Amino acid sequence: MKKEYKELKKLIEKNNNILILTHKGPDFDGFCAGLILKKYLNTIYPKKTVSFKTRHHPTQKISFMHEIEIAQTINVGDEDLIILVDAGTWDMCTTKDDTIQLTKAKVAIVDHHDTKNMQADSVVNENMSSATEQVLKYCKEVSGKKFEITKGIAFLGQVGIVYDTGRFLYDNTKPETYELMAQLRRIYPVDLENFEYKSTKFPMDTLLPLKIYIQNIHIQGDMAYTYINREDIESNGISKTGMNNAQEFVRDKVIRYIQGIHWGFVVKPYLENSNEWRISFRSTKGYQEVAKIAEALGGGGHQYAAASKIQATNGDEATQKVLQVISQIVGE
Ligand SMILES: [Mn+2]
Repeated sequence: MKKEYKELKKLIEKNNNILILTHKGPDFDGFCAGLILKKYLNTIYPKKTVSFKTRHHPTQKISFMHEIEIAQTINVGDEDLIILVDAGTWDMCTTKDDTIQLTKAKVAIVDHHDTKNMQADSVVNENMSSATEQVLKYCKEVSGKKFEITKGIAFLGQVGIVYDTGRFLYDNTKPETYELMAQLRRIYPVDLENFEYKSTKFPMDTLLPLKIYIQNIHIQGDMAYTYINREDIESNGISKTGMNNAQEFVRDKVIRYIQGIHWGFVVKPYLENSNEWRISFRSTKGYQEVAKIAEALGGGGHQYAAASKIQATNGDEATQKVLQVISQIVGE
């Protein structure tokens, strides 16, 4: 067994009150990895207390979702071990109201991001397709047949992997990923087309912020960027979900799809903090390693998909700050 696996196993065995957390705005990989880990711990260590806290419900039904504990703020409790899944830093998981990052409990990380994970008592990150694949690999290797992949777990496994590999399109898809997928589908084949269709639908109030984002697209060489200003949000009464969905849409389906454009970024305001902006970078493979830019701004992520926070008084200033860092790094 790998050294990292042994370390995590020891930590789990030694502690009795385990809290699982994932990144803010959890995606299906975060939800599925967290739920599989919770089911695994409940099965193998039935005497331990295990909870999985997030701030949101999944946007679609997934197995065991009723076991997620919804918490607006995540504070220090009586847990003695915290396991972060699909995240490698406190910053990815906490807001300014949380206190959990001050914990005296042991902290373990099960992640798959390229960006360096923070110092922790145990880190399991083999750069897999998804945190879901990493969690499943750990469970299978450590517990073998004692850990039964039920229909429910097979469902979560497929959803997490499909979501984070972009339906097996990304480079992070390895032969092992397909092998695991084959195994999961023999147990229970999820209707993936239907799941994907439902999870791609967006609420109607996405349309107005999407229109603003598209109007604000600027093109610089082979890069495109866009932003939305606080005034636009306030004067149009744009909802948080509408804005988030529009940002995701323009980030994932517009920016890199304009002919001649291969990469870019999208600026979004944090509604809770008037001087904070989130910058999301995306690039077509082989064009621009956006993780470097995000890291220079204090963020991180994957080689071609990364994000960071920035302090600025308005969207324009935030954009200018990003452009400055880009010109230093890319030299344009
Ligand atoms: Mn992930």
